[in-house]
Amino acid sequence: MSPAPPTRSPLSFAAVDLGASSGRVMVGTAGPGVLELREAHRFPNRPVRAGGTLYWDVLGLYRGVLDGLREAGRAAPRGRLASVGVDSWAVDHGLLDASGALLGNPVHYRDGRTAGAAKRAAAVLPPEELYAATGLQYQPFNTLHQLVAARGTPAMEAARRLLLIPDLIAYWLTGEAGTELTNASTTQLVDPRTGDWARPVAEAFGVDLSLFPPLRRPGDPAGELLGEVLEECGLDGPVPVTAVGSHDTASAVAGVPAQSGRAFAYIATGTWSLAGVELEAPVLTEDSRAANFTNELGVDGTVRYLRNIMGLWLLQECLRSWEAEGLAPDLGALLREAARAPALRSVVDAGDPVFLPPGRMPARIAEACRRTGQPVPRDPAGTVRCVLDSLALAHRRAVSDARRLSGREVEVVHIVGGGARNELLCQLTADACGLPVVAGPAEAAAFGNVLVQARAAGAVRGDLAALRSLLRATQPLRHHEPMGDQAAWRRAEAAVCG
Ligand code: LFR
Repeated sequence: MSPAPPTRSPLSFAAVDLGASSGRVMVGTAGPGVLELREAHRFPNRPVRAGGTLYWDVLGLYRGVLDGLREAGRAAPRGRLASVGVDSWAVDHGLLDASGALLGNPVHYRDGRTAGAAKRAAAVLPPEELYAATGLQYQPFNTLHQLVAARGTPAMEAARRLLLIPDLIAYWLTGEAGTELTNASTTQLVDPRTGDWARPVAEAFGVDLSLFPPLRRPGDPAGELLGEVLEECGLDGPVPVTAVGSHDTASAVAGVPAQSGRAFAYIATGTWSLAGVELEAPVLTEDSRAANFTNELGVDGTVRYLRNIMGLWLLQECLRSWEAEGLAPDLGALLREAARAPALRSVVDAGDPVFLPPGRMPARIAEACRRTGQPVPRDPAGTVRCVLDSLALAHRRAVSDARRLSGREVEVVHIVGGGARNELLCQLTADACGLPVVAGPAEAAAFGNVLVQARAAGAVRGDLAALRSLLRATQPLRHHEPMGDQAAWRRAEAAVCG
């Protein structure tokens, strides 16, 4: 799509950004030299286990989106939203019947239904061939594995359409269906070299690609808010919806405030840490597969070459367990205590799928320490320190593997997303990587979402580098220089990797 002609004054955009633990609607105002972001509405995202299955409460989320759009309209200058963009976590989806009605709640990627699906998938296509064709990391929850697990279920039999979560929200907002490419690239059904469906893979697995509506790319028009939505949200139409990097990680990487000419790695931190580099072409080698690096598609034809690390999920789940035990932990106090606790006393493998499901996290961390012959953390602060040291160590491994496998230099590491607020995590990451860290913005996904909309509407211009320099010029960032002993991190790495 060619961008709209440039506008004279800044415009306001609503960015819907749904994360695994909360959703938000942000209002971004953008124009030449101007970029501001305000939170209009934040709401919890609480998955529900029912009948043995873990579901997303997708109508609850949509309720939050509608409330948020109403607030966004109130917060925008003159009440005008120039457009709306939607991003969320990846891989999950809703199935629609022939009338367009939702066939049940979308299943959470942490649900156990995919146990054994990878094995069944490997019997259809050897993992080496699947990686060579799709460049996607192994994760039990990849959409392909979910489809293998769901084969033959009544819902699958009745399904006439499959919409990834942000596409489902956009469909309810506009009545128009599309499949946004950055998120489609997490299904394991897209060829990252062509940015089109990997048809031979779909054929091998018997996946009917006509379930997916046509592909669209970040910046493409995605319809207009329906009359019922305008009325519900108290907005004046028309309000267009614009496709953005609808995978939250694609928007977060677009929202990395990288400096032109300075080679960078990024870590998008939140429930997950997604750590890697941005490339022009995928890396589909056997070494890359063995290192479980993924080639997801980014904004403007880029490749997000990265590894999934368990991320702040480890900490969130510890807090939930302690709360359930009636401990009422204060995160600020715990982090201060953790900063004083001895460094690298025990570390766990923050990439280990044993940490994927919810529940009993402090106990699972203790078990992992015991199994590897390390001291078991004695108290919550010790556990928090173990989690943060382990995350920093996993960040170090991912950045150095990304360098080695892609042949890219890395001079600086950008930490964006919620974890950018965690000073201890950012400093430990600088120490572990032996590289300077630039921390912020925490709302990188919403910024990436807004910038793509703003460019499509003609409010800002230029390539990704230009969008990033606008971010750099307008947003506060924190700098962390590496300190301490690299040898200690090397020893810890050897202890975790064996
Ligand atoms: C982060 C994220 C990751 C994806 C995981 C599951 O929010 O989108 O990129 O691997 O969630 O969808």
